[in-house]
Amino acid sequence: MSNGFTTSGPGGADGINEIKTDIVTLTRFILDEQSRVASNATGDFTLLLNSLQFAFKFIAHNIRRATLVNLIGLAGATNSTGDDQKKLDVIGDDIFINAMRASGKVKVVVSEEQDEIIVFDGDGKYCVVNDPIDGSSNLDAGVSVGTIFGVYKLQPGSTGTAADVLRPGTEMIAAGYTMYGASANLVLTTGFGVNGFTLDTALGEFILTHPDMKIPKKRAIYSANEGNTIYWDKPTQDYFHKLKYPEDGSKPYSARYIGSMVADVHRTLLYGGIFAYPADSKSKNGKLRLLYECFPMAMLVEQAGGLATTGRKRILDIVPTQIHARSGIFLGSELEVQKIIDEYKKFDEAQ
Ligand code: AHM
Ligand code: MG
Repeated sequence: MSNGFTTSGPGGADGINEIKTDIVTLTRFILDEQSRVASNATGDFTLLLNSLQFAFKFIAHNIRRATLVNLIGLAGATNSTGDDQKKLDVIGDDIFINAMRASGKVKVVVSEEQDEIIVFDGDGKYCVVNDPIDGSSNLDAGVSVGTIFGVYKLQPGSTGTAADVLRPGTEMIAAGYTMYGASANLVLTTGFGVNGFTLDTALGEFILTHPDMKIPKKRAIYSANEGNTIYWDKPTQDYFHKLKYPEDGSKPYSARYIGSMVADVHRTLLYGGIFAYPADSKSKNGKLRLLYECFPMAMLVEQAGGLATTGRKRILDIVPTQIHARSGIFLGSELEVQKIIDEYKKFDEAQ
């Protein structure tokens, strides 16, 4: 599978003339960005993002060499939500937590792999929520996985509690993911659009390769685990039925589902379409976690011009009631996501 990102290099016999000598590294980019995110810029946010990129490089390095050093296999523990933890989940989690602690800028960390919030000593001003290796069930098959993260500012006067992160996604000041595939692709928003970076392993730097990413307004692609159809409610079932049996006789949608949220969202950002993990109609709960899966992806997609909804509510407006809370989600191209919103509206008005 192509990841959609490639690094540019010399081409042709005369390649030397085509080498870019003035490239925008992530470090250079975030130094510029710092002043936009915090008007009283102290450099703290830049240092935080530097620690994040170190964690991504370190995790990418471990994933690359995983097969070589026989890391693939169960670590013998279960995580907070009862799934088997793979060795790489454990390593990814350790790398991430250590990098956040070492930054000196973080007060609170929430990880998918930890039951409780982690509060660091010191006067860090930021809270970082993350899923260190999302889609890890795919690791053995060599499918792309990724780290998803979101950043909140610590509440004024707080010493670091769950209340600092039990806030709507609209209050996140930054979010993104790094997808580990053929290369490592970091997609980042600090609330001023979305930018994509590719790790140049020789330079050891993330290079800005996809400035100001915009999601196409529409595309006839859907991405969902259709094996769950019987668990979906009627508006969701009706919606997917119409994509496959268009009422106007047009060509049906294409299905593309990797089963690794980062890879599915990455494709959706680049090509357009809709990604969905709908809620279970009985429990009314989804699989994906609000804080470190739904919110960061919703922020990215909105910043790229798309939409993210439960069908009835904007994802970023939800207030999580606990750190591992879950939600159903539909996200992607504006005109595709609007169709599921309309389906729910029609259904609710008929009740
Ligand atoms: P994980 O956090 O345990 O890796 O689970 C999240 C993953 C997502 O990456 C993906 O979208 C989803 O689970 C796939 O679930 P399913 O196998 O039910 O289709
Ligand atoms: Mg996950």
